[in-house]
Amino acid sequence: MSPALQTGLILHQYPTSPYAEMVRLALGLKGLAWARVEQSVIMPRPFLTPLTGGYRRIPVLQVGADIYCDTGLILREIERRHPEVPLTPPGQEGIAWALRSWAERAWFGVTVGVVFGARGDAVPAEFMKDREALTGRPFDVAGMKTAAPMLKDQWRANAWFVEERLAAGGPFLFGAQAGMADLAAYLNVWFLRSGAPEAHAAFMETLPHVRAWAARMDAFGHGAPADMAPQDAFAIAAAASPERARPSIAAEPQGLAPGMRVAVMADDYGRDPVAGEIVFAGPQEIAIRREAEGAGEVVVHFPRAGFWVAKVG
Ligand SMILES: N[C@@H](CCC(=O)N[C@@H](CS)C(=O)NCC(=O)O)C(=O)O
Repeated sequence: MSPALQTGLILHQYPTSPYAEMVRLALGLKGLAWARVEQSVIMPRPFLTPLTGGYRRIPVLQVGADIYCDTGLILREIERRHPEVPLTPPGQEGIAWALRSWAERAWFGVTVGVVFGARGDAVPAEFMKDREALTGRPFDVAGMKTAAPMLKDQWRANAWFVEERLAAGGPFLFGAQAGMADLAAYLNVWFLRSGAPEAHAAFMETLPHVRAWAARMDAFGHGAPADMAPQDAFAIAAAASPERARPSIAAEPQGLAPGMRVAVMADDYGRDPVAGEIVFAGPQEIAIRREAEGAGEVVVHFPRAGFWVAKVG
């Protein structure tokens, strides 16, 4: 059996996805083998959407018939299965995840504006249409171009937090060992470099510690990926059974409990609800069971931070 099949980690992604890059680098940091499924940059994704039940963002992690949505949970699950080389070494627990939230929401929103402000005119019409469906808002290239100078100020301010920290003591944000906070902050540098190389080069002139740290982050690489076709990943889900349920943690604020029917959706964009029956629920994860057309029973897992869970019928 190939090393990728031994770990069972199947990552649905595409090369230009910065969120996927965060996971690829985490796999590199941990030195793991994994199956790399290339998905389309825009919808449809006929062999993935039936597995997620409608969640449309990238990346998605699959292990057999268990489907993990959002990097906030994907990274946690990789950590749970492969704790060696931890993503939250001692001193980073908890707080590194909070920093991830800043880096992938507040700072990343700025990065997106700078990137599309720089290259908006070159963006294909079908990509814009797809992302309008994702966000529910117009893909406003003119607006992003107008805002770009102000957004660049914002980008520098956010990067400066990292610069100050690294100047005071590196080589990583929490000292000797890289972790979750580094991966999430780096997502912004990586996306700027690939999407707006001129702006990136200008910023790096004034951010020497960020520049050196970015080179250290790149050096982690992607572990050992092996390509897998979307159809083959789908067939693996169809042949597998979901993992045994973990215990739920009591004192759910909404009184959620195994067996209840719920719909789960992101609270920001790509808010397509996924319906199913709760398998287990806790402070950082909810898992719901559903029937995937053509693949039988699957369990779809979501993080709790950044996701709404509504009781249905
Ligand atoms: N909070 C999500 C954000 C993921 C996200 O926005 N991914 C982008 C690609 S980098 C996306 O899904 N874009 C729309 C698409 O690919 O369909 C996460 O952490 O996974």
